[in-house]
This record gives sequence, C-alpha cells and structure tokens, in this order.
Amino acid sequence: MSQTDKEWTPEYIFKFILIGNSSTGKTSMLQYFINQTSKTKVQQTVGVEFSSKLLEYKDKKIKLQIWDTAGQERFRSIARTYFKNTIGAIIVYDITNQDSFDAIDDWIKDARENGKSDLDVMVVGNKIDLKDQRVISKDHAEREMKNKDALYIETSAVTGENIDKCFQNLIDQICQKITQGRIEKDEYNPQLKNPLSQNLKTKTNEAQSQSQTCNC
Ligand SMILES: Nc1nc2c(ncn2[C@@H]2O[C@H](COP(=O)(O)OP(=O)(O)OP(=O)(O)O)[C@@H](O)[C@H]2O)c(=O)[nH]1
Ligand SMILES: [Mg+2]
Repeated sequence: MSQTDKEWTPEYIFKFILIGNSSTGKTSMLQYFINQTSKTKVQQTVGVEFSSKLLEYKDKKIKLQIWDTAGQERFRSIARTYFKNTIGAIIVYDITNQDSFDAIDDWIKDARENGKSDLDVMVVGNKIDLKDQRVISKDHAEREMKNKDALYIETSAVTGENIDKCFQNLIDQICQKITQGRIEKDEYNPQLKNPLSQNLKTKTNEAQSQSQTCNC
C-alpha cells in the first residue's frame, strides 16, 4: 500500500493528529505504521513530532501528514495549537489503564473544539497483546464510542495488529464523506486547492525536461 516515488502526486492530502494520555502508545503506533515494524525503545514525545506517509488506498493516492503529540499534561496547550486544519484525530488509550480510558472525553472535546468542524475521530484501544492485564472490555469501549459518534478499533504496536487498519478506516470514512459531497473535496486536493502552484510545478517540470533533451 505504500509509495515512495518522488514524482508521486497525491490526489488528497489529509492532516491527522495523534492524541491521548502519555504512554498509551501513540509514538509506537506511528512508528509501526511508517516502518511496518515495532521498535523496542521509543522516546517519550516532547511537544509535537511530524511524520508523513504516501499511500494508495482504493485507487486513490493519498498523502497523510501526521502530528504525534506528547500526552503529558505540561505539553497539552502546545498540542492544542496543532489542531488547525486537522481532518482526522486518532485518540489512543491503553486497554490496561483505566485513567487513559476515562480521559477520552476530554481528548474528544479538545479535538472537536480545536479541529475542523467536519473532523472525524478514531478512538484506539492499544496494547491488546497484554490481554491478561486488560481492564476495559472491547464491548464496553465499542458501545461508548458509538454513543460519542467516534470510530473504534483495538491495536497492538508490538505485534502490529490492526495498525494499518486504524489509519485505513479513518481514511475510508473521510473518503466516503468526500464521495457523498458531505465535505469539500477541493480543500484536500492539492491541485484543485492551489492550481497556480500546480501550474508552476508543471512549467518547471517542462523546463527541466526541455533542458534534459537539449542537444546544443
Ligand atoms: N505491550 C505493549 N506495549 C506498548 C504498546 N504500544 C506501546 N507500548 C509501550 O508503551 C510505552 C509508551 O509508548 P509510547 O509510544 O512512547 O507512548 P506515547 O503515547 O507516545 O507517550 P507520550 O509520548 O508520552 O505521549 C513504551 O514502553 C512502549 O514500548 C503495545 O501495543 N503493547
Ligand atoms: Mg509519544
């Protein structure tokens, strides 16, 4: 599903943000999603870190811009400033930690107050490899998130279970809204949003290819 070709022009650019209490596994999940392998040592996030990934999903070329925020309370006001233009919020809790589950309401509030009005929320119950330590049942979490109008999935950043699916399901929801005309397509399409820059890019490419074929 991934693409790394430099010439690859995305049809859509979506901005996602990862939020949730500290140590729930946000950075570990993102590392797995980007590198397709788990990392044994993950540094606690300080402030906010940026990653991006190109992928092809259902014949659409998509660029994801992902902001990984620090869950520690002292960084929370910094994280809030990164919600601008965010279309997808991934809220991570740890299925072995009740406090991280109880904090979801506050994180949803943050996302809906500071993100775009049509922002979609995906709640993730992470660390399902630690099944003996589970304190929140899947049924309970699923019911709660349905009531909060949020998508829900359970993952493990250690085994990689459902990590890709988490991002895919959120992309799917956004693409469905675009297809149904419920959100403005042009806003996420770099060529339609900024035709002038695309035009310039095409002209630059033309100039480059001309200079390459010049025999003088
Ligand atoms: N068993 C298990 N451990 C995990 C999983 N995901 C993350 N961890 C561990 O949990 C700890 C915290 O992971 P991080 O990815 O740093 O958590 P974070 O949410 O980014 O934390 P902050 O950056 O402080 O907000 C690390 O020791 C990870 O190795 C998982 O799915 N299963
Ligand atoms: Mg982190």
